[in-house]
Amino acid sequence: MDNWLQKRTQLTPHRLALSFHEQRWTFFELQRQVNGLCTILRPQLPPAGRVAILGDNTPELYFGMLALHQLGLPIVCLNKHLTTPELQYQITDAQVQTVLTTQEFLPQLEAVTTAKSLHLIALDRLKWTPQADWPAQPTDLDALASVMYTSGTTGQPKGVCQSYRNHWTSAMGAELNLSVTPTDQWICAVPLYHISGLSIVMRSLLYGMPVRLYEHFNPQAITQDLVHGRGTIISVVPYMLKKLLAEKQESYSSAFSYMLLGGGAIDQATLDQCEQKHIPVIQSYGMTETASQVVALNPADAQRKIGSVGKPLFPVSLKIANDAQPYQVGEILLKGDNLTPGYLNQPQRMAEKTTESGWFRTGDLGYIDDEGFLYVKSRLAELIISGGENIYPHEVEQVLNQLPGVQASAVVGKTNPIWGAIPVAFLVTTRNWQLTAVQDFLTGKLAKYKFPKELHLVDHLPHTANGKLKRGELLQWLKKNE
Ligand code: S0N
Ligand code: AMP
Ligand code: MG
Ligand code: MG
Repeated sequence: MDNWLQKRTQLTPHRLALSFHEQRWTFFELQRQVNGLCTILRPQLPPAGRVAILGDNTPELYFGMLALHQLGLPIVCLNKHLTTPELQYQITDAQVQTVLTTQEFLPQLEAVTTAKSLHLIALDRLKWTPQADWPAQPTDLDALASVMYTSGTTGQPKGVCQSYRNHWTSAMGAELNLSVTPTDQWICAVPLYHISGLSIVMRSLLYGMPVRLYEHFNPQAITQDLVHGRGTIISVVPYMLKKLLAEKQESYSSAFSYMLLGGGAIDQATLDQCEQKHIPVIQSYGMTETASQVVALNPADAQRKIGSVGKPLFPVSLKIANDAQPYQVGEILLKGDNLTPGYLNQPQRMAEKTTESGWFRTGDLGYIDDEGFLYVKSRLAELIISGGENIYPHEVEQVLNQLPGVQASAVVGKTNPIWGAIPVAFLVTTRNWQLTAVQDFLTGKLAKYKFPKELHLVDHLPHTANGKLKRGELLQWLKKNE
Protein backbone atom coordinates (compact mmCIF):
# COMPACT_ATOMS: atom_id res chain seq x y z
CA MET A 1 0.00 0.00 0.00
CA ASP A 2 0.99 3.61 -0.38
CA ASN A 3 1.91 5.52 2.74
CA TRP A 4 -1.44 6.14 4.45
CA LEU A 5 -1.12 9.89 4.94
CA GLN A 6 0.01 10.39 1.34
CA LYS A 7 -2.81 8.23 -0.01
CA ARG A 8 -5.36 10.10 2.10
CA THR A 9 -3.98 13.45 0.94
CA GLN A 10 -4.26 12.36 -2.70
CA LEU A 11 -7.84 11.23 -2.14
CA THR A 12 -9.26 14.14 -0.12
CA PRO A 13 -6.68 16.94 0.20
CA HIS A 14 -9.11 19.64 1.27
CA ARG A 15 -10.95 17.79 3.99
CA LEU A 16 -10.27 18.81 7.58
CA ALA A 17 -7.70 16.43 9.09
CA LEU A 18 -6.87 17.88 12.50
CA SER A 19 -7.92 20.65 14.85
CA PHE A 20 -6.36 21.77 18.11
CA HIS A 21 -7.83 24.75 20.00
CA GLU A 22 -8.34 27.31 17.19
CA GLN A 23 -5.82 25.75 14.80
CA ARG A 24 -6.94 23.62 11.84
CA TRP A 25 -5.14 21.58 9.19
CA THR A 26 -6.60 19.96 6.08
CA PHE A 27 -4.98 16.73 4.93
CA PHE A 28 -3.06 18.80 2.36
CA GLU A 29 -1.75 21.10 5.10
CA LEU A 30 -1.05 18.21 7.44
CA GLN A 31 0.92 16.48 4.70
CA ARG A 32 3.00 19.60 4.11
CA GLN A 33 3.79 19.88 7.83
CA VAL A 34 4.81 16.24 8.00
CA ASN A 35 6.96 16.55 4.85
CA GLY A 36 8.73 19.58 6.31
CA LEU A 37 9.35 17.73 9.56
CA CYS A 38 10.69 14.67 7.70
CA THR A 39 13.26 16.87 5.94
CA ILE A 40 14.55 18.17 9.27
CA LEU A 41 14.39 14.84 11.06
CA ARG A 42 16.00 12.49 8.58
CA PRO A 43 19.58 13.78 8.88
CA GLN A 44 19.21 13.75 12.70
CA LEU A 45 18.17 10.12 12.99
CA PRO A 46 20.94 7.56 13.38
CA PRO A 47 20.98 4.80 10.73
CA ALA A 48 20.14 2.13 13.35
CA GLY A 49 18.03 2.15 16.49
CA ARG A 50 14.39 2.96 16.99
CA VAL A 51 12.63 6.26 17.59
CA ALA A 52 10.22 6.81 20.49
CA ILE A 53 7.70 9.50 21.30
CA LEU A 54 6.99 10.99 24.73
CA GLY A 55 4.65 13.82 25.58
CA ASP A 56 1.18 15.30 25.73
CA ASN A 57 -1.20 15.14 22.77
CA THR A 58 0.20 18.15 20.93
CA PRO A 59 0.08 18.78 17.16
CA GLU A 60 3.90 18.56 17.12
CA LEU A 61 3.76 15.05 18.51
CA TYR A 62 0.99 14.15 16.06
CA PHE A 63 3.14 15.40 13.14
CA GLY A 64 6.12 13.55 14.59
CA MET A 65 4.27 10.23 14.71
CA LEU A 66 3.12 10.60 11.10
CA ALA A 67 6.64 11.65 10.07
CA LEU A 68 8.05 8.43 11.52
CA HIS A 69 5.64 6.38 9.42
CA GLN A 70 6.55 8.41 6.38
CA LEU A 71 10.22 7.69 7.08
CA GLY A 72 9.38 3.99 7.28
CA LEU A 73 10.04 3.80 11.04
CA PRO A 74 7.87 2.28 13.76
CA ILE A 75 6.71 4.49 16.66
CA VAL A 76 7.81 3.35 20.10
CA CYS A 77 5.17 4.82 22.43
CA LEU A 78 6.33 5.88 25.90
CA ASN A 79 3.86 6.69 28.68
CA LYS A 80 4.44 10.26 29.91
CA HIS A 81 3.86 9.26 33.55
CA LEU A 82 6.84 6.89 33.70
CA THR A 83 9.82 7.59 35.94
CA THR A 84 13.45 7.48 34.88
CA PRO A 85 14.10 3.81 35.70
CA GLU A 86 10.83 2.75 34.04
CA LEU A 87 11.68 4.76 30.91
CA GLN A 88 15.20 3.44 30.93
CA TYR A 89 13.99 -0.15 30.86
CA GLN A 90 11.65 0.40 27.89
CA ILE A 91 14.14 2.54 25.95
CA THR A 92 16.81 -0.12 26.33
CA ASP A 93 14.48 -3.01 25.56
CA ALA A 94 13.16 -1.35 22.38
CA GLN A 95 16.66 -0.24 21.31
CA VAL A 96 15.55 3.36 21.19
CA GLN A 97 18.25 5.83 20.05
CA THR A 98 16.10 8.93 19.57
CA VAL A 99 13.09 10.35 21.40
CA LEU A 100 10.71 12.87 19.85
CA THR A 101 9.31 14.94 22.68
CA THR A 102 8.58 18.50 23.79
CA GLN A 103 10.59 20.80 26.07
CA GLU A 104 8.40 20.09 29.08
CA PHE A 105 9.49 16.45 29.10
CA LEU A 106 13.24 17.00 28.58
CA PRO A 107 14.17 16.84 32.29
CA GLN A 108 12.41 13.47 32.67
CA LEU A 109 14.40 12.14 29.69
CA GLU A 110 17.71 13.84 30.45
CA ALA A 111 18.03 11.65 33.53
CA VAL A 112 17.82 8.62 31.24
CA THR A 113 20.36 10.12 28.86
CA THR A 114 23.08 10.22 31.51
CA ALA A 115 23.05 6.44 31.63
CA LYS A 116 22.60 5.87 27.93
CA SER A 117 23.49 7.76 24.80
CA LEU A 118 20.12 8.99 23.68
CA HIS A 119 19.28 11.71 21.21
CA LEU A 120 16.44 13.94 22.41
CA ILE A 121 14.52 16.09 19.95
CA ALA A 122 12.16 18.72 21.39
CA LEU A 123 9.69 19.13 18.54
CA ASP A 124 8.37 22.44 19.89
CA ARG A 125 11.90 23.86 19.52
CA LEU A 126 12.42 22.67 15.94
CA LYS A 127 11.69 25.05 13.10
CA TRP A 128 10.58 23.56 9.82
CA THR A 129 9.02 24.86 6.64
CA PRO A 130 5.95 23.11 5.25
CA GLN A 131 7.00 21.29 2.12
CA ALA A 132 5.14 19.96 -0.91
CA ASP A 133 6.93 16.68 -1.65
CA TRP A 134 8.48 13.83 0.22
CA PRO A 135 9.46 10.42 -1.19
CA ALA A 136 7.46 8.41 1.36
CA GLN A 137 8.10 4.75 2.00
CA PRO A 138 5.23 2.51 0.91
CA THR A 139 3.40 0.66 3.67
CA ASP A 140 4.25 -3.01 4.09
CA LEU A 141 1.24 -4.37 5.96
CA ASP A 142 3.39 -6.84 7.87
CA ALA A 143 5.94 -4.27 8.96
CA LEU A 144 6.09 -3.06 12.55
CA ALA A 145 4.06 0.15 12.92
CA SER A 146 4.15 0.74 16.68
CA VAL A 147 5.30 -0.68 20.00
CA MET A 148 3.47 -0.16 23.31
CA TYR A 149 4.55 -1.53 26.66
CA THR A 150 2.28 -3.47 28.98
CA SER A 151 3.19 -5.19 32.20
CA GLY A 152 2.43 -8.71 33.21
CA THR A 153 1.83 -10.79 36.29
CA THR A 154 5.56 -11.44 36.54
CA GLY A 155 8.73 -10.00 35.11
CA GLN A 156 9.37 -6.72 33.36
CA PRO A 157 6.95 -4.90 31.04
CA LYS A 158 6.87 -6.23 27.50
CA GLY A 159 6.62 -4.36 24.22
CA VAL A 160 3.48 -5.21 22.27
CA CYS A 161 4.23 -5.10 18.53
CA GLN A 162 1.47 -3.68 16.34
CA SER A 163 1.77 -4.16 12.58
CA TYR A 164 0.13 -2.02 9.91
CA ARG A 165 -2.11 -5.00 9.25
CA ASN A 166 -3.23 -4.86 12.89
CA HIS A 167 -4.09 -1.16 12.57
CA TRP A 168 -5.77 -1.66 9.18
CA THR A 169 -7.89 -4.55 10.42
CA SER A 170 -8.79 -2.69 13.59
CA ALA A 171 -9.89 0.43 11.71
CA MET A 172 -11.91 -1.60 9.19
CA GLY A 173 -13.60 -3.62 11.93
CA ALA A 174 -14.56 -0.45 13.80
CA GLU A 175 -15.85 1.18 10.62
CA LEU A 176 -18.01 -1.77 9.59
CA ASN A 177 -19.69 -1.53 12.99
CA LEU A 178 -19.85 2.23 13.56
CA SER A 179 -20.22 3.58 9.98
CA VAL A 180 -18.13 6.65 10.72
CA THR A 181 -18.43 9.24 7.93
CA PRO A 182 -16.19 12.15 6.86
CA THR A 183 -18.70 14.52 8.49
CA ASP A 184 -17.88 12.94 11.84
CA GLN A 185 -15.18 14.47 13.99
CA TRP A 186 -13.44 12.29 16.56
CA ILE A 187 -12.29 13.91 19.79
CA CYS A 188 -8.95 12.48 20.91
CA ALA A 189 -8.36 13.24 24.59
CA VAL A 190 -7.01 9.76 25.32
CA PRO A 191 -3.22 9.61 25.13
CA LEU A 192 -1.61 9.19 21.71
CA TYR A 193 0.83 6.78 23.38
CA HIS A 194 -2.00 4.34 24.18
CA ILE A 195 -3.78 2.37 21.48
CA SER A 196 -6.98 4.21 22.42
CA GLY A 197 -5.33 7.35 21.00
CA LEU A 198 -3.15 5.97 18.21
CA SER A 199 -6.12 4.05 16.79
CA ILE A 200 -7.93 7.39 16.30
CA VAL A 201 -4.99 8.70 14.23
CA MET A 202 -5.06 5.58 12.08
CA ARG A 203 -8.85 5.80 11.61
CA SER A 204 -8.52 9.44 10.57
CA LEU A 205 -6.13 8.53 7.75
CA LEU A 206 -8.12 5.52 6.61
CA TYR A 207 -11.61 7.07 6.85
CA GLY A 208 -10.65 10.63 5.85
CA MET A 209 -12.13 11.91 9.09
CA PRO A 210 -11.01 14.90 11.18
CA VAL A 211 -9.54 14.51 14.67
CA ARG A 212 -10.09 17.12 17.37
CA LEU A 213 -7.00 16.82 19.53
CA TYR A 214 -6.71 17.66 23.23
CA GLU A 215 -3.29 17.97 24.85
CA HIS A 216 -4.83 16.11 27.77
CA PHE A 217 -8.25 15.33 29.19
CA ASN A 218 -10.14 18.54 29.98
CA PRO A 219 -13.78 17.76 30.87
CA GLN A 220 -14.93 21.41 30.89
CA ALA A 221 -13.52 22.27 27.47
CA ILE A 222 -14.69 18.98 25.95
CA THR A 223 -18.20 19.54 27.28
CA GLN A 224 -18.24 22.96 25.61
CA ASP A 225 -17.12 21.33 22.36
CA LEU A 226 -19.90 18.74 22.59
CA VAL A 227 -22.51 21.40 23.36
CA HIS A 228 -21.39 23.51 20.41
CA GLY A 229 -21.08 20.74 17.85
CA ARG A 230 -17.30 20.46 17.73
CA GLY A 231 -16.94 16.70 17.79
CA THR A 232 -19.38 13.89 17.05
CA ILE A 233 -17.56 10.93 18.64
CA ILE A 234 -15.25 10.76 21.63
CA SER A 235 -13.21 7.84 22.99
CA VAL A 236 -13.35 7.60 26.76
CA VAL A 237 -12.31 5.30 29.58
CA PRO A 238 -14.77 4.95 32.52
CA TYR A 239 -13.00 7.68 34.57
CA MET A 240 -13.46 10.16 31.71
CA LEU A 241 -17.08 9.18 31.14
CA LYS A 242 -17.88 9.87 34.80
CA LYS A 243 -16.19 13.28 34.70
CA LEU A 244 -18.08 14.24 31.52
CA LEU A 245 -21.31 12.99 33.03
CA ALA A 246 -20.78 15.19 36.10
CA GLU A 247 -19.94 18.15 33.89
CA LYS A 248 -23.04 17.94 31.70
CA GLN A 249 -25.55 20.72 32.45
CA GLU A 250 -26.80 21.48 28.93
CA SER A 251 -27.82 19.34 25.97
CA TYR A 252 -25.07 18.31 23.63
CA SER A 253 -25.36 19.50 20.04
CA SER A 254 -27.58 17.35 17.81
CA ALA A 255 -24.39 16.66 15.80
CA PHE A 256 -23.05 14.58 18.71
CA SER A 257 -23.33 10.83 18.07
CA TYR A 258 -21.85 8.83 20.96
CA MET A 259 -19.06 8.18 23.40
CA LEU A 260 -16.99 5.13 22.60
CA LEU A 261 -16.21 3.57 25.97
CA GLY A 262 -13.37 1.13 26.53
CA GLY A 263 -10.30 0.37 28.57
CA GLY A 264 -12.00 -1.09 31.63
CA ALA A 265 -15.13 -2.24 33.38
CA ILE A 266 -18.00 0.17 33.90
CA ASP A 267 -20.67 0.03 36.62
CA GLN A 268 -24.36 -0.18 35.82
CA ALA A 269 -25.20 2.96 37.85
CA THR A 270 -23.01 5.11 35.60
CA LEU A 271 -24.56 3.60 32.47
CA ASP A 272 -28.03 4.31 33.90
CA GLN A 273 -27.06 7.92 34.59
CA CYS A 274 -25.81 8.25 31.01
CA GLU A 275 -29.20 7.11 29.80
CA GLN A 276 -30.99 9.62 32.05
CA LYS A 277 -28.73 12.43 30.88
CA HIS A 278 -29.08 11.41 27.21
CA ILE A 279 -25.48 10.46 26.63
CA PRO A 280 -25.35 7.66 24.08
CA VAL A 281 -22.58 5.23 25.05
CA ILE A 282 -21.13 2.47 22.92
CA GLN A 283 -19.33 -0.02 25.08
CA SER A 284 -16.32 -1.80 23.65
CA TYR A 285 -13.75 -4.32 24.70
CA GLY A 286 -10.20 -4.43 23.49
CA MET A 287 -6.59 -4.26 24.49
CA THR A 288 -3.16 -3.15 23.40
CA GLU A 289 -2.56 -6.64 22.02
CA THR A 290 -5.55 -6.30 19.69
CA ALA A 291 -4.75 -2.77 18.41
CA SER A 292 -7.91 -1.40 20.17
CA GLN A 293 -11.49 -2.68 20.29
CA VAL A 294 -12.29 -6.17 19.01
CA VAL A 295 -15.79 -6.35 20.44
CA ALA A 296 -18.24 -3.45 20.45
CA LEU A 297 -21.91 -2.72 20.69
CA ASN A 298 -23.70 -1.73 17.52
CA PRO A 299 -25.22 1.76 17.86
CA ALA A 300 -28.66 0.21 17.24
CA ASP A 301 -28.25 -2.27 20.13
CA ALA A 302 -26.47 0.06 22.53
CA GLN A 303 -29.56 0.96 24.59
CA ARG A 304 -31.16 -2.48 24.53
CA LYS A 305 -27.98 -4.28 25.60
CA ILE A 306 -26.66 -1.94 28.28
CA GLY A 307 -23.95 -3.74 30.24
CA SER A 308 -22.75 -5.86 27.34
CA VAL A 309 -19.58 -4.97 25.44
CA GLY A 310 -21.24 -6.12 22.20
CA LYS A 311 -20.46 -8.63 19.50
CA PRO A 312 -17.06 -9.43 17.95
CA LEU A 313 -16.27 -7.05 15.08
CA PHE A 314 -16.32 -8.43 11.52
CA PRO A 315 -12.60 -9.39 11.33
CA VAL A 316 -12.60 -10.95 14.81
CA SER A 317 -13.43 -14.48 15.97
CA LEU A 318 -14.29 -14.90 19.61
CA LYS A 319 -15.19 -17.77 21.88
CA ILE A 320 -15.26 -18.69 25.53
CA ALA A 321 -12.72 -21.37 26.51
CA ASN A 322 -13.78 -25.02 26.74
CA ASP A 323 -16.60 -24.40 24.24
CA ALA A 324 -18.74 -22.90 26.97
CA GLN A 325 -22.52 -22.80 26.63
CA PRO A 326 -24.34 -19.45 26.54
CA TYR A 327 -24.09 -17.66 29.92
CA GLN A 328 -21.30 -19.99 31.07
CA VAL A 329 -18.31 -17.95 32.29
CA GLY A 330 -14.82 -18.77 31.02
CA GLU A 331 -11.71 -17.20 29.56
CA ILE A 332 -12.29 -14.99 26.51
CA LEU A 333 -10.36 -16.29 23.46
CA LEU A 334 -9.71 -14.33 20.28
CA LYS A 335 -8.44 -14.79 16.73
CA GLY A 336 -8.00 -12.37 13.87
CA ASP A 337 -5.69 -9.97 12.09
CA ASN A 338 -6.10 -7.36 14.85
CA LEU A 339 -3.99 -9.57 17.04
CA THR A 340 -0.36 -8.62 17.71
CA PRO A 341 2.32 -10.72 16.00
CA GLY A 342 3.97 -10.87 19.44
CA TYR A 343 6.07 -9.16 22.09
CA LEU A 344 9.34 -7.44 21.27
CA ASN A 345 12.38 -9.68 21.92
CA GLN A 346 10.22 -12.29 23.69
CA PRO A 347 8.59 -14.66 21.19
CA GLN A 348 7.90 -17.24 23.89
CA ARG A 349 5.54 -14.86 25.72
CA MET A 350 3.10 -14.96 22.80
CA ALA A 351 3.36 -18.75 22.59
CA GLU A 352 2.45 -18.92 26.29
CA LYS A 353 -0.71 -16.93 25.60
CA THR A 354 -1.82 -18.96 22.57
CA THR A 355 -3.80 -22.20 22.71
CA GLU A 356 -2.84 -25.24 20.63
CA SER A 357 -5.47 -24.32 18.06
CA GLY A 358 -4.14 -20.78 17.75
CA TRP A 359 -6.55 -18.82 19.98
CA PHE A 360 -5.19 -15.85 21.95
CA ARG A 361 -5.89 -16.17 25.66
CA THR A 362 -6.95 -12.71 26.84
CA GLY A 363 -6.75 -13.43 30.58
CA ASP A 364 -10.25 -11.94 30.88
CA LEU A 365 -13.30 -13.85 32.02
CA GLY A 366 -16.69 -13.42 30.45
CA TYR A 367 -19.74 -15.07 28.95
CA ILE A 368 -21.77 -14.83 25.75
CA ASP A 369 -25.56 -14.57 25.99
CA ASP A 370 -28.02 -16.42 23.77
CA GLU A 371 -27.92 -13.59 21.20
CA GLY A 372 -24.14 -13.63 20.89
CA PHE A 373 -23.38 -10.57 23.04
CA LEU A 374 -20.28 -10.65 25.22
CA TYR A 375 -20.26 -9.68 28.90
CA VAL A 376 -16.87 -9.18 30.57
CA LYS A 377 -16.87 -10.34 34.19
CA SER A 378 -13.34 -10.02 35.57
CA ARG A 379 -9.70 -10.92 35.03
CA LEU A 380 -7.94 -14.17 35.69
CA ALA A 381 -4.85 -12.32 36.89
CA GLU A 382 -4.73 -9.55 39.45
CA LEU A 383 -4.43 -6.57 37.09
CA ILE A 384 -5.64 -3.28 38.65
CA ILE A 385 -7.01 -0.71 36.18
CA SER A 386 -7.02 2.83 37.60
CA GLY A 387 -8.42 5.49 35.28
CA GLY A 388 -7.49 3.40 32.25
CA GLU A 389 -3.87 2.87 33.36
CA ASN A 390 -2.78 -0.67 34.20
CA ILE A 391 -1.12 -1.47 37.50
CA TYR A 392 0.39 -4.88 38.09
CA PRO A 393 0.62 -5.66 41.84
CA HIS A 394 3.83 -7.62 41.32
CA GLU A 395 5.61 -4.54 39.97
CA VAL A 396 4.58 -2.43 42.99
CA GLU A 397 5.34 -5.20 45.47
CA GLN A 398 8.89 -5.55 44.11
CA VAL A 399 9.59 -1.93 45.05
CA LEU A 400 7.71 -2.10 48.38
CA ASN A 401 9.90 -5.06 49.35
CA GLN A 402 12.92 -2.72 49.18
CA LEU A 403 11.51 -0.56 52.02
CA PRO A 404 13.74 -0.80 55.14
CA GLY A 405 12.18 -3.15 57.65
CA VAL A 406 9.69 -4.67 55.23
CA GLN A 407 9.63 -8.45 55.13
CA ALA A 408 6.73 -8.92 52.74
CA SER A 409 4.19 -6.90 50.84
CA ALA A 410 1.00 -7.37 48.90
CA VAL A 411 -0.96 -5.02 46.67
CA VAL A 412 -4.61 -5.49 45.73
CA GLY A 413 -7.10 -3.41 43.78
CA LYS A 414 -9.96 -1.93 45.79
CA THR A 415 -13.06 -0.75 43.95
CA ASN A 416 -13.16 3.02 43.80
CA PRO A 417 -15.98 5.23 42.49
CA ILE A 418 -13.63 7.68 40.74
CA TRP A 419 -10.73 5.61 39.44
CA GLY A 420 -12.50 2.28 39.01
CA ALA A 421 -9.92 0.68 41.29
CA ILE A 422 -7.10 1.92 43.50
CA PRO A 423 -4.03 0.01 44.69
CA VAL A 424 -4.02 -0.83 48.42
CA ALA A 425 -0.81 -2.06 50.06
CA PHE A 426 -0.34 -4.51 52.92
CA LEU A 427 3.06 -4.57 54.61
CA VAL A 428 4.63 -6.99 57.04
CA THR A 429 7.21 -4.70 58.63
CA THR A 430 9.30 -4.07 61.72
CA ARG A 431 8.92 -0.32 61.22
CA ASN A 432 5.83 1.78 61.66
CA TRP A 433 5.52 2.86 58.00
CA GLN A 434 3.02 5.62 57.16
CA LEU A 435 1.38 5.97 53.74
CA THR A 436 3.04 9.30 52.91
CA ALA A 437 6.50 7.97 53.80
CA VAL A 438 5.89 4.94 51.59
CA GLN A 439 4.77 7.21 48.74
CA ASP A 440 7.91 9.34 49.21
CA PHE A 441 10.02 6.20 48.94
CA LEU A 442 8.25 5.21 45.70
CA THR A 443 8.77 8.65 44.15
CA GLY A 444 11.08 8.40 41.16
CA LYS A 445 10.92 4.61 41.23
CA LEU A 446 7.36 4.05 40.03
CA ALA A 447 4.91 6.14 38.01
CA LYS A 448 2.63 8.01 40.40
CA TYR A 449 -0.57 6.36 39.21
CA LYS A 450 0.85 3.07 40.56
CA PHE A 451 1.28 4.42 44.13
CA PRO A 452 -0.79 2.68 46.80
CA LYS A 453 -3.51 5.02 48.05
CA GLU A 454 -4.14 3.08 51.25
CA LEU A 455 -1.77 1.21 53.57
CA HIS A 456 -2.30 -1.54 56.14
CA LEU A 457 0.40 -2.92 58.43
CA VAL A 458 -0.17 -6.60 59.16
CA ASP A 459 1.53 -9.42 61.09
CA HIS A 460 1.46 -11.82 58.18
CA LEU A 461 -0.02 -12.27 54.71
CA PRO A 462 -2.45 -15.08 53.88
CA HIS A 463 -0.91 -17.79 51.70
CA THR A 464 -2.11 -21.08 50.27
CA ALA A 465 -0.38 -24.30 51.27
CA ASN A 466 1.95 -23.99 48.29
CA GLY A 467 2.89 -20.40 49.10
CA LYS A 468 0.64 -18.48 46.73
CA LEU A 469 -0.66 -15.19 48.07
CA LYS A 470 -4.42 -15.25 48.71
CA ARG A 471 -5.33 -11.85 47.31
CA GLY A 472 -9.02 -12.66 47.57
CA GLU A 473 -8.72 -12.89 51.35
CA LEU A 474 -7.12 -9.45 51.53
CA LEU A 475 -9.93 -8.04 49.41
CA GLN A 476 -12.52 -9.63 51.67
CA TRP A 477 -10.77 -8.16 54.71
CA LEU A 478 -10.88 -4.71 53.08
CA LYS A 479 -14.59 -5.07 52.39
CA LYS A 480 -15.31 -6.12 55.97
CA ASN A 481 -13.30 -3.23 57.43
CA GLU A 482 -14.67 -0.51 55.16
C1 S0N B 1 -7.78 9.39 33.38
C2 S0N B 1 -6.73 10.37 32.91
C3 S0N B 1 -7.32 11.28 31.86
C4 S0N B 1 -6.27 11.22 34.10
O1 S0N B 1 -5.31 12.09 33.66
P1 S0N B 1 -5.35 13.68 33.96
O2 S0N B 1 -6.64 14.07 34.58
O3 S0N B 1 -4.92 14.35 32.70
O4 S0N B 1 -4.26 13.80 35.03
P2 S0N B 1 -2.72 14.17 34.85
O5 S0N B 1 -2.60 15.65 34.64
O6 S0N B 1 -2.12 13.32 33.80
O7 S0N B 1 -2.20 13.78 36.26
C5 S0N B 1 -2.74 14.38 37.46
C6 S0N B 1 -2.51 13.45 38.64
O8 S0N B 1 -3.29 12.27 38.53
C7 S0N B 1 -2.45 11.14 38.51
N1 S0N B 1 -3.02 10.21 37.55
C8 S0N B 1 -3.13 10.40 36.21
N2 S0N B 1 -3.74 9.37 35.65
C9 S0N B 1 -4.01 8.49 36.64
C10 S0N B 1 -4.63 7.25 36.66
N3 S0N B 1 -5.06 6.68 35.51
N4 S0N B 1 -4.77 6.62 37.86
C11 S0N B 1 -4.31 7.20 38.99
N5 S0N B 1 -3.72 8.39 39.03
C12 S0N B 1 -3.57 9.04 37.87
C13 S0N B 1 -1.10 11.64 38.10
O9 S0N B 1 -0.06 10.85 38.60
C14 S0N B 1 -1.08 13.01 38.70
O10 S0N B 1 -0.74 12.97 40.06
P3 S0N B 1 -0.13 14.26 40.84
O11 S0N B 1 -1.03 15.42 40.54
O12 S0N B 1 -0.18 13.83 42.25
O13 S0N B 1 1.22 14.41 40.26
C15 S0N B 1 -5.51 9.61 32.35
O14 S0N B 1 -5.06 8.70 33.29
C16 S0N B 1 -5.85 8.94 31.05
O15 S0N B 1 -5.72 9.53 30.00
N6 S0N B 1 -6.32 7.67 31.13
C17 S0N B 1 -6.72 6.90 29.97
C18 S0N B 1 -5.62 6.03 29.47
C19 S0N B 1 -6.16 5.14 28.33
O16 S0N B 1 -6.48 5.63 27.27
N7 S0N B 1 -6.27 3.86 28.61
C20 S0N B 1 -6.79 2.89 27.68
C21 S0N B 1 -5.75 1.81 27.39
N8 S0N B 1 -6.38 0.72 26.66
C22 S0N B 1 -6.56 0.74 25.36
O17 S0N B 1 -6.15 1.70 24.75
C23 S0N B 1 -7.33 -0.39 24.70
C24 S0N B 1 -8.81 -0.04 24.60
C25 S0N B 1 -9.06 0.99 23.54
O18 S0N B 1 -8.41 1.00 22.52
C26 S0N B 1 -10.10 2.02 23.78
C27 S0N B 1 -10.20 2.60 25.05
C28 S0N B 1 -11.12 3.61 25.28
C29 S0N B 1 -11.95 4.03 24.26
C30 S0N B 1 -11.85 3.48 22.97
C31 S0N B 1 -10.93 2.47 22.72
C32 S0N B 1 -10.90 1.88 21.35
O19 S0N B 1 -11.01 0.67 21.23
O20 S0N B 1 -10.80 2.62 20.38
P1 AMP C 1 -4.84 -2.57 27.88
O1 AMP C 1 -4.11 -3.48 26.98
O2 AMP C 1 -4.00 -1.76 28.77
O3 AMP C 1 -5.78 -1.75 27.12
O4 AMP C 1 -5.75 -3.45 28.85
C1 AMP C 1 -6.67 -4.35 28.31
C2 AMP C 1 -7.52 -4.89 29.42
O5 AMP C 1 -8.48 -3.92 29.86
C3 AMP C 1 -8.36 -6.07 28.98
O6 AMP C 1 -7.61 -7.26 28.94
C4 AMP C 1 -9.44 -6.08 30.05
O7 AMP C 1 -8.99 -6.68 31.23
C5 AMP C 1 -9.66 -4.60 30.31
N1 AMP C 1 -10.84 -4.12 29.56
C6 AMP C 1 -10.85 -3.50 28.37
N2 AMP C 1 -12.12 -3.21 28.01
C7 AMP C 1 -12.93 -3.65 28.98
C8 AMP C 1 -14.34 -3.64 29.21
N3 AMP C 1 -15.19 -3.11 28.35
N4 AMP C 1 -14.82 -4.20 30.35
C9 AMP C 1 -13.97 -4.74 31.24
N5 AMP C 1 -12.64 -4.78 31.09
C10 AMP C 1 -12.11 -4.25 29.99
MG1 MG D 1 -2.54 11.42 32.61
MG1 MG E 1 -1.04 16.80 32.86
